[in-house]
Amino acid sequence: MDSVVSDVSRVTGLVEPEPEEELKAWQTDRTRAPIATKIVVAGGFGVGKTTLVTAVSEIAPLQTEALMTEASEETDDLTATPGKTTTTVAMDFGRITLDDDLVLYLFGTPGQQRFWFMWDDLVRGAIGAVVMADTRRLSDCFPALDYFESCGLPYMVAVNHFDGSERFQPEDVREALTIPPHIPVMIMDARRRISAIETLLALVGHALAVSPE
Ligand SMILES: Nc1nc2c(ncn2[C@@H]2O[C@H](COP(=O)(O)OP(=O)(O)OP(=O)(O)O)[C@@H](O)[C@H]2O)c(=O)[nH]1
Ligand SMILES: [Mg+2]
Repeated sequence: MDSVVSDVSRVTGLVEPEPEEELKAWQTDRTRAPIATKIVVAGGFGVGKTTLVTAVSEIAPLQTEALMTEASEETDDLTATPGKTTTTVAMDFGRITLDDDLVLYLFGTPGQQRFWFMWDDLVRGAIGAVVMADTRRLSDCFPALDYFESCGLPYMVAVNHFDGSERFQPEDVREALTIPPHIPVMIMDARRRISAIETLLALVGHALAVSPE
């Protein structure tokens, strides 16, 4: 109730509003309104989608993690990520501002097959997708690759390198997954902000290059 009263007095001008945070130059420059774009982060179960969105987001990321129980032991293979205790059941959401006037809204998909029906909604309006891959279980990213190939959304492959797994060159992964030459393939670390930002920049560049004017 208190908050309603204070909101009303703010609208009617009875109480001085709190001093606002000082605006940055790019926020007041009306000739350079930020461009907002949507990017999807997809890939197989436990490949590091939530980790990537969390590493780069400048706002507290929205997460829909649910604890995994013994009931999913048969379907969710945790051999590659034994420390994983939760899984995304709807989506991850984060935001990052690049170069002052490009705002990326990141939508992480759920990895488990039983939640794939949500992908059609998640990709609507996106300019492109990052398909994350783990070289220890490359085939897990095939459904995501097929999905973006068939819907025509520009995508790239981000190989999330896990500690202790064998290192591969991007060209090796490209060959293994039969990725066409014009599609970027990068080796990255989803836990490192800089590495994740480089990946997103590569996707934006690729999406701009392949999308009609
Ligand atoms: N060593 C290492 N661990 C990672 C890396 N990325 C993610 N992890 C760990 O791997 C596990 C899986 O990460 P998540 O980000 O939850 O994976 P996800 O793709 O969102 O999983 P789902 O939503 O369940 O499909 C977590 O325990 C992370 O801490 C990485 O680059 N290196
Ligand atoms: Mg997740």
